[in-house]
Amino acid sequence: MSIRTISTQPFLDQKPGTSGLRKKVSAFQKPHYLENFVQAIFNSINAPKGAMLVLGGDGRYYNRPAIQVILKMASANGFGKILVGQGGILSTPAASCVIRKYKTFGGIILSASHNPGGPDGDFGIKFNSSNGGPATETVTEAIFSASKIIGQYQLLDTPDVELDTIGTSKLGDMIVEVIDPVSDYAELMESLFDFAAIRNLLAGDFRIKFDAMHAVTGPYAAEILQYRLGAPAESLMNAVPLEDFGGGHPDPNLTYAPELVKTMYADNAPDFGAASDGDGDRNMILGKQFFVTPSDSLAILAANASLVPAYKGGLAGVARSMPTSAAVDRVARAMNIPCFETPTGWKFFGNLMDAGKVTLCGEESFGTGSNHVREKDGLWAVLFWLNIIAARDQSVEAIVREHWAHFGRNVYSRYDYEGLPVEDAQGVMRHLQASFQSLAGANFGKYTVKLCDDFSYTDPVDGSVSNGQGIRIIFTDDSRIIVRLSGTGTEGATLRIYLEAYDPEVANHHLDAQQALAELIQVALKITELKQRTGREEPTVIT
Ligand code: VG1
Ligand code: CO
Repeated sequence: MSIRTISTQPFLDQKPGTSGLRKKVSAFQKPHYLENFVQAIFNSINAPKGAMLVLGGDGRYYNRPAIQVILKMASANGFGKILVGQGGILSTPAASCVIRKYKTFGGIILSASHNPGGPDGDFGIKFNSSNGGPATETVTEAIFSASKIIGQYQLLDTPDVELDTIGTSKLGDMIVEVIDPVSDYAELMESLFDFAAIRNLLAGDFRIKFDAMHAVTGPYAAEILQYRLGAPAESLMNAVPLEDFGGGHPDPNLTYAPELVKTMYADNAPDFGAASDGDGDRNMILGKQFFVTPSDSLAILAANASLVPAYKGGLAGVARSMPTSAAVDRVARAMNIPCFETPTGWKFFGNLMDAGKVTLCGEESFGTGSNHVREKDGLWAVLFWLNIIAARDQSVEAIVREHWAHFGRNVYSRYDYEGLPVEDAQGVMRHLQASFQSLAGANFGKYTVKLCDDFSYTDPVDGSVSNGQGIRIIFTDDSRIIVRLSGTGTEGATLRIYLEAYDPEVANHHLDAQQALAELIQVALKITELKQRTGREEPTVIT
């Protein structure tokens, strides 16, 4: 077995986005493409010789060959040990859990999350640090810089490693330990929630449906919901992970999880429905004929945290990404705890959690989590909801409506315009930036602009500054229109418009969000000049 040094030339498009480097599978299959990025990671993270890493992915197409390449490169680069999930599988929150539990130097997670998989789909890779969280912007910038000057990489010349059997083997001087991808995570969940109460709930006539969308959470849901909590087998759907997610789009929302949505809106619907995404960090929560907006979900988890064993001592604080609704801010105010507003992407929550400033955090994009790991966590949110329901003995809908009656409702919706020509999408952003002055104080029907800016964040822990994080148009009644470009897409540009209006009136709380936001939506289309500039009459996805 010898270490080979292979000459290469930089690719100039390896800039990590909101959550790592995501490209078409065909891009990663270009000779040296994956290797360059992996070497760029190793060149930037200053790992001591003999360091330990965690490695795994969501099981999508190209996961296995990529893992083999990374193992051989890690050995050649002097790492001492790699913990790899059996079959190359680790959900994103489970990878975070394993990094923390075994105090490794960090980990490499292979996933393009909710993006479609398969030979024509997407692939992705990211580095997580020793706290279990996505590398900070300082680190991802360093990786990008390293990728632009790379001239060679190291790889151990050796046959592939067997990944399907749990156990330990040697790859050069490096130890490869194939671990059960589920057990450490399941144990952590059991330590956080009242499993006895949830088991009791599921033993009665309370019925649940969990849609794993043929993605990574299947085995996790089977172990936790079915075996440890006693949910009947028919509670799980699409629970076998497939390399192409069965041709679906593993994004848990009302558009891409139609099977679950149909079940939950049928006459004899189960009491609780949930879905997770490709890599297991997102969640959608549904009640009987009822959808819980992710921003509300975060607020409700925060307001009910004392019902969960792990959080009954109180929350240090909460955090949400800027486009996420301010529903959780109201809860924080009532609980007299701090609430932080960060840019989009989980990497900004890590410092706050490490510093003990926040316990729960979330995003409008179906992501919620806590300081138990440093990633958002789909099944954790499902268990949190089940724990609350067991403790309160109320339906999902009743819990949400009571919450609104108490705190008021932050009516919320997001419009996504996917696959736009980059020039058109940037045109909208430039037009908005040029309108800041004329918009200030302007009236649109009942809405008057209080403030508009481009969101900038100063990390309260390390002082780093992130500019250009999305355009905010805030009205005098605290309604908001947010516009930003996605940093996870792989085709053209995706423009997201986020709409939020606050309504304290219980008499209005029955309204559908689209109805309640109708006027604000028209204002957004007018201000952005979206139709003129993109030719799009309708968004691709509404959540
Ligand atoms: C999207 C979401 C963001 C989330 C990110 C990663 O990013 O909006 O809230 O953190 O995906 O989630 P963007 O830049 O496309 O808006 V995941 O489940 O893809 O790791
Ligand atoms: Co994800």
